[in-house]
Amino acid sequence: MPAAPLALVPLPRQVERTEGESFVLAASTAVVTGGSPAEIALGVLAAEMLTQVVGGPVGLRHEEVPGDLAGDVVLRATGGAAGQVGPDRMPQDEAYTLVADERGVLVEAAGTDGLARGLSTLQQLLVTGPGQVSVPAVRITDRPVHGWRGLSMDVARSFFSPSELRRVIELMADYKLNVLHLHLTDDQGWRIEVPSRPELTERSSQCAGDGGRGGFLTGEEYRALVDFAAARGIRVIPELDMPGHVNAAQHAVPELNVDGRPTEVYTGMEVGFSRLTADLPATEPFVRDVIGDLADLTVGEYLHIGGDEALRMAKDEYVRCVEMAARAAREQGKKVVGWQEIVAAPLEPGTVVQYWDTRQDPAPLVSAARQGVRLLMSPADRTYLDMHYYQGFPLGQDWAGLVTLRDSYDWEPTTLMAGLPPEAVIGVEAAVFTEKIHTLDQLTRMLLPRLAAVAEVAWTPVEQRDLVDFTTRLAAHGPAWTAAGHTWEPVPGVAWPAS
Ligand code: TNX
Repeated sequence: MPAAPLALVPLPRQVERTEGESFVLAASTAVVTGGSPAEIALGVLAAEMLTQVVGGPVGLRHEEVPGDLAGDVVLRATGGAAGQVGPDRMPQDEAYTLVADERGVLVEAAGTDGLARGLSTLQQLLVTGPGQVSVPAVRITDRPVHGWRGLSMDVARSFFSPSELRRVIELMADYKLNVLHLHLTDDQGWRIEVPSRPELTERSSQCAGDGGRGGFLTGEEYRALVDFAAARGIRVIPELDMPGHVNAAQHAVPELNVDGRPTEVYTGMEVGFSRLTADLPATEPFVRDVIGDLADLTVGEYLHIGGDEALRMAKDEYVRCVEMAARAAREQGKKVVGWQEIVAAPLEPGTVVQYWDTRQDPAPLVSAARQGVRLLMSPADRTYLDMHYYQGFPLGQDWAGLVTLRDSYDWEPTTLMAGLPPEAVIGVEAAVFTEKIHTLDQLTRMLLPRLAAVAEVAWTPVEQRDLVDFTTRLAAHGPAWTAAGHTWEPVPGVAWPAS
């Protein structure tokens, strides 16, 4: 009998259907991990996931060195990358192998990040049949192309709560994404508690863009979110957007304004009107305070300092502001990420520049990359998942055009710009801005299915990617999203099973 096709997204490097029989999960099946806290934490996630699918309790055991298969799901860390989380890890840190046959399932990786990726694969391999759950006999060897596979989430135009953000993190983990970039501040609201400047959230957190929700994350909520993500091999990178997109700060901190008076709350959709003023005495202390406090909250090596669309600023003042923010971040031991406009400033090698505006000539980015900055690829016409799927779509916007499933799938980050050294590409990030996306249902409807497409672009070598093959594998994910309670968009071109 021909084996049923596997619906794995992103497509692994090597998938071999082996001779053995499927593994049928039994009442005695347990998850077995090594004894470190990180391995046990991942084991708990694995056991919870399997419990859900099986509909009965799946236990958890830990052993010094998880041994041979005896009807269990074994997660074995072989050492070398334990506890490694973050975009600077190498793709081999997330490499894993997964072997399944009638004796059980063995997932092996250097550390828990790779095991987490293997666990996402295992979840997609589970076959729920009449009265039983099984895993087909396979041998999978897998690793990502890019070490940074992100989602940028705007919580400033419309706030999303910690429990909603946890749902987003779970979805990211399903598709092996590893960076959640939180756009925490903008003209419409300030969403993160800053101990040195409590007025920011006191005065500017309850407002939002039209139709959006206000709110903010306390430091404690933020740290808990970072931990929740880390347990799934996902790093949170916070963004404080400046020197443009700062109306919420100017509303809360009057000294940031030339006339010393607070600006009005802003709920519209215009961009580029607000700005810091480099020479005001309050500006540099503000920048240092907010970046210092964010650095304290940040376990990862990167801080995003924004830098986009400061449209009412002369270039030299813009450059001074970017340098001010970059210096403040570096003094806290952080590496800098910024939107593509920051290439106007002299940048340290290793700075990450996020490409987004496909309307601009990319030549300055290419020359910055030749001088040592690294590019994070978020071309709006491919990866901005707040763009409409089709004309007249009720959610999101269309300034970068329509973004169909094919658009978000059919591109290659390393050859997007002529003359770009491929090794300058640090990775790929999808983005979702929330001027016209206000609830979790609306959000997931924009993400699904396109987030899966961007995830495969970031994970799978271009030679292995094929749109028809992708849509065939993707079809089975629709019912899984429905079962998980996610709203999604049944775009044309995919044979979604009737449900
Ligand atoms: C451009 S992305 C922006 C955002 C908007 C977004 C809407 C970027 C660096 N700037 O301010 O929210 O378009 O798609």
